Amino acid sequence: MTQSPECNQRRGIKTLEPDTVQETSPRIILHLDMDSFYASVEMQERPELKGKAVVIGADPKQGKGRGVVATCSYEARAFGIRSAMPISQAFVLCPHAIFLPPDFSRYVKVSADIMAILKAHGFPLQQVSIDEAFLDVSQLGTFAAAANLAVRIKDTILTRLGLTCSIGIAPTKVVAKIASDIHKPGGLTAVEPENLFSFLAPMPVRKIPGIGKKTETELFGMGIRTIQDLAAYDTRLLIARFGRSAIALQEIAAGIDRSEVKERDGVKSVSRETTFTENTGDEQLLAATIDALADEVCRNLSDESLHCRTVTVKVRYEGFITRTKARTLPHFTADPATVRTCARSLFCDIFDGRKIRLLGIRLSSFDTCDSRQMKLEV
Ligand code: DCP
Ligand code: MG
Repeated sequence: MTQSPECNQRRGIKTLEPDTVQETSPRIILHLDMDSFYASVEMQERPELKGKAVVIGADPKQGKGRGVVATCSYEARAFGIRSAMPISQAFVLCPHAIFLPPDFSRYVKVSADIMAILKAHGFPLQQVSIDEAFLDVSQLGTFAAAANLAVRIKDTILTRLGLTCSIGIAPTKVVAKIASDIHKPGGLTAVEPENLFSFLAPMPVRKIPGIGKKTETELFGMGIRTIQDLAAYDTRLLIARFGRSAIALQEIAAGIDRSEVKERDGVKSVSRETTFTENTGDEQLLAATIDALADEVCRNLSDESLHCRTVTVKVRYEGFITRTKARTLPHFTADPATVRTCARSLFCDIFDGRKIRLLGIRLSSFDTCDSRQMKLEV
């Protein structure tokens, strides 16, 4: 005899209503990242650059230039050149490379074309930086179908835009991202659920997005070198060293990552301002306030997985006269020290000695990130 759920509940028997049945099929997440993006866009537009060592970034000025490498072609990487390296060092490594300044507006347009190609497939899309995005393709049902889609996407991007990309497919965002990176350029790597741990286990901890040089060194000091080492480590000792974020980190090492592919609503700026209880001209207090505001907006930035290029400082003097000054940095950043330095310098430019009622900082011109975010290190 079938019992009604109410009746079973009274008897302490749990029944599963059809609409409460747990979905157990694994998610299928696709992560796409363009290969040597800025350099590839330049090479596509100027075919004479193809096959050459091309470096995008600051002017090397025959080795005396300041600033850094934004990116470089894979031919230039063969000389040891990397993103974020001082341009003077890149010049020493490969003086005959072709050094070009970045053309951001061009890259932003190409990025929009890439995202439109991805969006056309109708799956939830999360753009995470100028050249990378996640798609949740779980509805396709199988990894084979997802791999077919990946091949089609790669073909479309190559045919329409003349650019190559690398794609990772996995049951989680983190693993899809790691997978897209391991066979660059032009890679396509699928990690099915049953291979998740064997895929992650032997990798160096640095492969986990969010683990930078500093955290890596500390983990090495604790004898943790591989993702398997991290997964097996005593959780209490990890928390004692890194705080609560160690729990999420260890979950990732164990292949657990519940984060979803979220479509963004397009944050345009983040800002913080503070009004003094009494108008002040105390330079020490003003400098400390700038630092605190900078740290706060950077925290907001990292919460949103964003990098910014433009810092704006707002000063309201007594009498409500307001002045603002903005500076666009040569590269994207989420680094509090960089924002503090820039904000202090902007403040010096507009501070005229009068008493101040309000101070504010706004960050804008975003490039989303996530891999480069050093969550444990901020
Ligand atoms: N970028 C930058 N400064 C950095 C890193 C990156 O300005 N420190 C810019 C230039 C890159 C673009 O962002 O072309 C995308 O960053 P990626 O990390 O995806 O690097 P690439 O696409 O250049 O190379 P890869 O093939 O390794 O993805
Ligand atoms: Mg890339």
